[in-house]
Amino acid sequence: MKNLLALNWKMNKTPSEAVQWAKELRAALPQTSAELAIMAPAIALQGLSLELKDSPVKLGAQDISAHESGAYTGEISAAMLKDVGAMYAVVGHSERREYHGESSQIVAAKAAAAIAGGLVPIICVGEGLDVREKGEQVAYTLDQLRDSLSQVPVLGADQIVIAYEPVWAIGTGKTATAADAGEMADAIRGALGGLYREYADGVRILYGGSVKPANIAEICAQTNVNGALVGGASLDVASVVGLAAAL
Ligand code: G2H
Repeated sequence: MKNLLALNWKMNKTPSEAVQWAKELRAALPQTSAELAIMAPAIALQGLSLELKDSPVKLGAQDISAHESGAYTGEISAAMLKDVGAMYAVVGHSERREYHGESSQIVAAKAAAAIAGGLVPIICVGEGLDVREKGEQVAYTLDQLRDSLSQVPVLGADQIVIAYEPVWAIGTGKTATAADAGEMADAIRGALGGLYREYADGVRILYGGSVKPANIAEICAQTNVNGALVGGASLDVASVVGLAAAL
């Protein structure tokens, strides 16, 4: 299965900075076996889509509304994101869960809305430091996974992507070891098997949390890790070139 290198820009880059960045990336992009996708601020997607229209680089949003349309001020629907060229939508990132009060039930509704609208949700799960210190990370993360998938009717392996992001490793410079990432990815694969038997082996499982050019190859070499969701190291073209070249 092809690795997915998903760049999560978070709340960085104006639309014009994003287009300039994409121009620079096009000029520098190395051969890579991975699929590359930019999770950009929604307002930058249209410009990126025009700039990248003949390139293999895909686009995604960092969040999505659980609703189809209507009186939901400030929300952005799957249809709107698809119309500006998005293929993916991150849902349930720990920053959304923590700062915007998103429960796994909300995440499940958002993932279902993404699929209904023809997008692929990248569903994020992962434990905090307190849970890891108690050694309860596998049970916690799998509970979160099952709850976040509770409204998601998967009809094919390529309809969802799972991202394991231990909260203690996000933006902190602390990376889970490749073995930690691999162990959790194995557990997630097992849980997917219980939910979607015939598709589980084909679902891509990403690792996220302080991934950089120097550690991505070892992390993605783990049996059930099929790519990375990268934040800080996704902002700079040279760093993205290094990430892509390492896969
Ligand atoms: C985790 C990750 C991207 P960073 O949030 O989703 O960010 O690579 O900066 O830890």
